[in-house]
Amino acid sequence: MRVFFSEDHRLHFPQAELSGGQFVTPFERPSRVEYILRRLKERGMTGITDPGPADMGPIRAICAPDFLAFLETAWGEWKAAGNAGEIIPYNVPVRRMHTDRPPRFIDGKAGYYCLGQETAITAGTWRAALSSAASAQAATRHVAGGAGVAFALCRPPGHHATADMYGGYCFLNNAAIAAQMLRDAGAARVAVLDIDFHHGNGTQDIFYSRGDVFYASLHGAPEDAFPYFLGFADETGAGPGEGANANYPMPPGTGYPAWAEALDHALARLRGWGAEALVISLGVDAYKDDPISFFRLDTPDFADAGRRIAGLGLPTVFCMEGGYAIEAVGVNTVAVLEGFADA
Ligand code: 7XA
Ligand code: ZN
Repeated sequence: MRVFFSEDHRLHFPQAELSGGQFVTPFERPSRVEYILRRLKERGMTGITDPGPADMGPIRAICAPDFLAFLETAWGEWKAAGNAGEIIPYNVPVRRMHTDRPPRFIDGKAGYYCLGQETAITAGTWRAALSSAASAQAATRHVAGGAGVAFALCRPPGHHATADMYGGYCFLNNAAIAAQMLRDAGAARVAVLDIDFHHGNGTQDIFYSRGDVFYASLHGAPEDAFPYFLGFADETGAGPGEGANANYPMPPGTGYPAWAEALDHALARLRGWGAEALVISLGVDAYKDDPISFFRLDTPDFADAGRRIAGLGLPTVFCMEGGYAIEAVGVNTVAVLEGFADA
């Protein structure tokens, strides 16, 4: 299986994440990728390819122009305003405030485009986010060209990013960009299956009213888990997208039997719907020892999940999302890929 990966992910390495009322070293850090690369090499998956520069066309197809302009210019404006640290907004638009009037001043602008204040923007964030999207694009081109499967080792991740908001460690929604590219390459119906522990609110939001992209997600119930305000089972799509959204929220302590039952149900939905191509939002934070999650999956479960996903028999693009039990991230990620490849 070809792997697409850019070293430019290193340009995004915030020093601070607001967690537990303190600034801590972010859970989403560059070393996660080192563990994945090491495991890929250990297992003989050495076809690791630099994706080259991002194509702005497919990014513009998903993201709002003002949001892209914000991501590109935020750091310069922040520094010009005299700020010494990283961009962490203070104020965000909430109930009964204007959500359609982006402020001029960078403090307000950062809050306007932010959905999660754990996520800092740094000098290199924009370039890293572009490189991550570039990996998703290259993997998608490879699959659309007939390869059958590819792994985009994306960092930073993407599934929380909407068309016009960043947060949850995400800036550009790589899985959504890949799904749209598969549509543009000729697949009439594309499915995004999100097995990250967290609900991919961004991906759901982007495709919620569309009947050509089905979003299905297995995740920690929003009553208990980030992103808290989306991901409920009664969110089934809207308008032409009605019936093309399926959420499987699960409670703390969920183990593999219940998780796999939800996976099988989701896979049956996608098969019945007639998906012609598949994007997997591949997070491995459903792992039992993940420091910010509460499911109980173990390494062999990830391999089994990969096997079950392969049963769909679809051209498949894997896009890396979360997973923070650093030393197990590589083993678990590669377990999914090997399970898929072996099936
Ligand atoms: O899939 N998404 C993630 O792994 C990021 C979750 C961010 C949680 C922040 C909680 N304070
Ligand atoms: Zn996650």
